Amino acid sequence: MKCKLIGVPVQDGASRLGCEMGPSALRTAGIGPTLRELGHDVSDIGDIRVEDAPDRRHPNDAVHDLGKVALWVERLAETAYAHSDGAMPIFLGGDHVLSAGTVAGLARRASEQGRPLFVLWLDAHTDFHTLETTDSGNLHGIPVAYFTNQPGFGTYLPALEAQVDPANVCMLGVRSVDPAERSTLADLPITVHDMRALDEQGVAPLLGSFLQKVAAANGRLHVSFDVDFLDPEFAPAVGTTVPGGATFREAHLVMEMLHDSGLVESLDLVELNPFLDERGRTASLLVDLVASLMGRRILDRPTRSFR
Ligand code: EXY
Ligand code: MN
Ligand code: MN
Ligand code: MN
Repeated sequence: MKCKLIGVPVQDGASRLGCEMGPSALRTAGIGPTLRELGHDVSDIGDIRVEDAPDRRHPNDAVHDLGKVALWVERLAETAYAHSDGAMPIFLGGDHVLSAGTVAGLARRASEQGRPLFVLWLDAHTDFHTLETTDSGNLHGIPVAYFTNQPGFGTYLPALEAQVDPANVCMLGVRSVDPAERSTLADLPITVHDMRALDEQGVAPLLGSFLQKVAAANGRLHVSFDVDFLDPEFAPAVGTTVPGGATFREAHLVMEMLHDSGLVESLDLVELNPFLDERGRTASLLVDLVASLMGRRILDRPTRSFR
């Protein structure tokens, strides 16, 4: 498969510095050669950069870096749209605000193809705040509310050319939800599998039913992988760790099932903060997981199709 590595060294959505080193850490961990060894045609288009922007104030005083984030979202929506016409874009983050732009651009591409965009959100958090509800003001906590076109963004961020239907979003690994997110989500058809659901039912049935839904709708599937989906014991290099995350094998099973489905057409790898790690352990784990997503197998075995 033709893959395009796209570096997105954004950290304006986070509270602490460090995510801007994420793209180079993933390259250093060998993401390119690992995918080439699996037979993929990999090109690396380098890093997206945005110039400094005049800051924009918001009535919610906690909100920071809004002007810069608006530029990132606009640029990434253009980039995702441009690179999703046949190749598989792999966005190397950078904090999770990048997904506000990538998913917006992918939704535009999908709607032009007459296909629905589905999003698998692998995250400890629901990232479902708006500019009005966020207490921290860290805009990596807003992407899902933005690309599902929730009210509360006004004209501060680019208007969406195409939105994602909340019913087409599935979250796995959630274990930290703020009160405002909880109440908004309660009235929406977003599927949120928290860690209790994973504990009780396991990854396979939860992910399997979502993949059947994507296949039945001839959908495009975008995977947004936040490092804090994983348990901090395995993946400490992230600024928003929450204990009790997915195990190494649960994460690999997600990736192996995704590969078998043949449905994944784009990927975000976000929130890696190499400054919080030793010897690139977390970056190497991420590359290992991407190898499972892109076809590396323990044993050759018949794959389960969802089509
Ligand atoms: N919900 C909290 C906030 O809005 O500040 C924490 C958000 C963490 C966001 C990271 C990317 O997943
Ligand atoms: Mn800042
Ligand atoms: Mn996130
Ligand atoms: Mn998170």
